[in-house]
Amino acid sequence: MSDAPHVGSGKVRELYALDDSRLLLVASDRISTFDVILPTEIPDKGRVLTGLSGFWFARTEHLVPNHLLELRDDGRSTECRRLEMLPIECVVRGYLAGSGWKDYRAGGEVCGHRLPEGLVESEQLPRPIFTPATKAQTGHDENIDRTAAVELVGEERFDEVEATALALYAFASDYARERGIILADTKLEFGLDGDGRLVLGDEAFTPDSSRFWPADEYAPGGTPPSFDKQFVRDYCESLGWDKTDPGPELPADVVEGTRGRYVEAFERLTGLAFADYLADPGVVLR
Ligand code: Q0Z
Repeated sequence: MSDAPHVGSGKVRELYALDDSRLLLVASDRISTFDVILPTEIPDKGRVLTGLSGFWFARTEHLVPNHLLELRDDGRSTECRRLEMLPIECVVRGYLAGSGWKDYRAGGEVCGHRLPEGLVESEQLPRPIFTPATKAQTGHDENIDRTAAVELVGEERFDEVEATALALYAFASDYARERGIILADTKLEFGLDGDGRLVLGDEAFTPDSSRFWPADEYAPGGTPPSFDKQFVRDYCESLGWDKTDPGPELPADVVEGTRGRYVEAFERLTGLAFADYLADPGVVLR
């Protein structure tokens, strides 16, 4: 595995220090549902997410530089530039789902964006909105308005991050939509390099950082199926599990069906055979 010092854990990823200027980000095959990590892994899930992030980093360099230095041959590990991360989650929403829908229902707005009356759950917004959130150490991120975000990063940087995040979302969501996938929303993380330049970090437009919906099953007024996790959710609902840790083991057919959905998302978006990625992960960058 890695003998570099471990410097961070996400729910399904690990971060190691390679040296003063480089980190190694390793995506596991763990899967979460209803905020609980399940005991059963989805083979190659970490490789799909790492390959997709690499693909998007390579295709959005014209919009903003990113932290990617190299994809390792294991297909799940990314060498990246160490950045000074901004203390906000940069969420863009094109559709009204999750906490955006909850906030809208409670008060007609999301992060200070006043929205038209009468929108239904999962409806497309008149235009995508930038809805930053705090980075919670434990529990859920909290949506914040422009004023609160400006207090954390400054006005100039806020305006730059908002414009960049909206441009990235417009590019990726248009690209995905042409391939039958709706990117309902996405969470981006930015950092600053040693010269104070804005750099896209973390992961980008993966099913773990974005809501992926199959376009041919989308309908407003309800919760569209998740492109990747719907089999897992349906199975967990069928058990009557109370959604507290520990979660249930998954049967082989749910594992295989879910793996197939991750691989399908990869192949539709990249236009590559997943086997070609496994043989040479660098193929997503070319
Ligand atoms: C990303 C995270 C993960 C745990 C820090 N290029 C970067 N420079 C500095 N810091 C980060 C990055 Cl990506 C950074 N995270 C999120 C990822 C495990 C936490 F894989 N935290």
